[in-house]
Amino acid sequence: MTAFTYFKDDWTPVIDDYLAKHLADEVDSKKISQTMSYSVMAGGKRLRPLLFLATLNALGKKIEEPEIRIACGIELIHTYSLIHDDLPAMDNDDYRRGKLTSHKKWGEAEAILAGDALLPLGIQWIAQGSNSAELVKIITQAVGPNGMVGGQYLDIDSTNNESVAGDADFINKMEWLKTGCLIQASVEMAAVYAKATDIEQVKLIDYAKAFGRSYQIYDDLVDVVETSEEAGKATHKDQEEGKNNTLTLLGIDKSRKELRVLIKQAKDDLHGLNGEILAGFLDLYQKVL
Ligand code: GRG
Repeated sequence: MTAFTYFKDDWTPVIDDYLAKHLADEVDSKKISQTMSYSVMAGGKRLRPLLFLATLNALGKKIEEPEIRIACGIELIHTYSLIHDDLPAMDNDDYRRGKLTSHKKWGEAEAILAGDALLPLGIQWIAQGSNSAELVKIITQAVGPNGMVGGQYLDIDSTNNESVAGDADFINKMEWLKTGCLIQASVEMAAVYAKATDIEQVKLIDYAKAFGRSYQIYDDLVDVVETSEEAGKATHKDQEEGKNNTLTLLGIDKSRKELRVLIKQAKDDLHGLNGEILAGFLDLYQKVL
């Protein structure tokens, strides 16, 4: 067991229990609550809330109910993005987290509304937990048109578009916006919330940038390296559907090499911080290296 696995095993059940209880208690309509909970409680890794909490831990900030509320708000927003990404008009996926996708289970309109409901509820939890306009600014910028939605737009717009197939700048930008921005925001919100010094903030944001970039490469590698059963979703799908990503640009070997470079960079960025748990997140990648 590493410091990271202890941390993950301690806090994942706390996050899961909070999400289940508060989605049931705070959503008036049992039907909407059930649709939202179905996807939120479908077994995600809780990577972004754990990153938020691990960054607080690195900065010596105690984790109590308000901090859990912020962390869970991030997970609600992440789950909204997955529900909408799976819709027929987007990636058209039948399985996510090993279960039927929201639109397959509940219908398309219901899935759109579940996503629509999770986004503002997530922002509300972050606002209530932090009482900070700065945190609300960080999260809304990260998931808006200059962040995650902007990246998703570029992705949709470029699928089956030969002209961007070899365009590294375009692919890096698209992947960063789609995946990296929310990961960076999870670390940055914790740094602001815990009043990190300027030097700590720079180190943590550099770490988050390397981690955010690496996570998309990892996810693309999972798509080709893991079986569908292990991944809980259809694999090899990106390759088959004309998606442009780092993997299609570099191929498997160079993507792995790039991932190793980013792992070292992210670990180096943590020097001088109490960053053992944050460094442990990078061990997730072992299974595709
Ligand atoms: C629809 C506005 C909108 C945005 C969608 C997140 C996203 C943008 C698309 C999902 C497709 C994808 C594979 C994006 C890369 C980000 C990513 C790796 C998502 C999966 O996150 P994990 O691995 O999943 O943390 P779990 O299920 O563990 O939470």
